[in-house]
Amino acid sequence: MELSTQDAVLTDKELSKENLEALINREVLVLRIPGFIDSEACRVISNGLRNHGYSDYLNAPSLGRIGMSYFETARKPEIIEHYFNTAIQNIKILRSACYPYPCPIDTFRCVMDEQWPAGCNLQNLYNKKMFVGLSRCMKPGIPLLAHHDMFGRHAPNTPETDSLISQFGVNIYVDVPEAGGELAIWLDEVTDEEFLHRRGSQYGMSIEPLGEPDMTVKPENGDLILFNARKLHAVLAGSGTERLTISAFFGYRGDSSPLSVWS
Ligand SMILES: O=C(O)CCC(=O)C(=O)O
Ligand SMILES: [Fe+2]
Repeated sequence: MELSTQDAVLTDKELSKENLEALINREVLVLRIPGFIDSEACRVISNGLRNHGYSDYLNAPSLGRIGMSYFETARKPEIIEHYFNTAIQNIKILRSACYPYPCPIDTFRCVMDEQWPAGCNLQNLYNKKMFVGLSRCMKPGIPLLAHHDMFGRHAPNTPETDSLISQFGVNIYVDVPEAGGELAIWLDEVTDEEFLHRRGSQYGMSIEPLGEPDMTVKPENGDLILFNARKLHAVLAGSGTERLTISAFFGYRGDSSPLSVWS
C-alpha cells in the first residue's frame, strides 16, 4: 500500500477488505486501483460504448450516458417505472458494448463480493433490482458541476436509504483526456437542504465560486477510483477528447452488512 497523507489518496494493486475499510473509516478520501482494466480492454470497451452511442441525461444537459441514473428519476413515478423496467436490459446493453471483455462493473461487483466478508449485492429498491454500470461521456470543455450524491433524496423514507451509513462513488476510467478531466473534491459536507438551495435551478453548483478544491485526482485509463460521494465533488473540464467512464455507487451499512451497488 502506498499512502500519501497529504492528499489522502490510497493507491493499491487490488481491492481488499483492508483498503475498503480505510475508505469506509475515512482514513482516506480516495482509493485508487490503477490498471483495474488493461489498455487493450480500455480501447475495445471505449469503441463499443461509442458504437452503441450516448444519449443526454434527462436532467443534466450536455452530459451523455448509456443506462440511466436513479438521480434522473427526480421522484417522478413514470420515470421511476421506466428506470426499473429498463434496469436489467441496461445491464445487458453495457455487457454487450464491452464484449468480448467482461463489463468492468461486473468484475467490480464480483471483487467486492469476494473481498467483503458479508458480500456485495445489486441494490434492491421497492422490491426491484436497480441498474448498475452507468457509462458517462463528458464532452471536452464542459465540467460536471459540483454536487454530492445522496441516495436518500431520490428514494426518501425507504429502508434501503434509511439504513445507509455512507455512499461512495465508483468510477472506472476507460478513455480520459490527456489534459483536464480531474475529479475535484472539497472536504465540506453540506446538508442536502443546503446543497439544493445553493445549486438553484442547475443540477449542481458552479465550480468557480467554490474556490480551489481541497484535492484533485487525475484519472488514467484503466483506473478504478472510489471516493466518499458525500463530499462536494466535481469533474473539471477536459480538453481535446471525450471522457468516458463506467460508474456506480456503493453503499455501506455496517461491518457485518453486505455492501450494495447501484447507479
Ligand atoms: O467521473 C468522475 O470522476 C466522478 C463523477 C461523479 O460525480 C460520481 O461518480 O459521483
Ligand atoms: Fe458524483
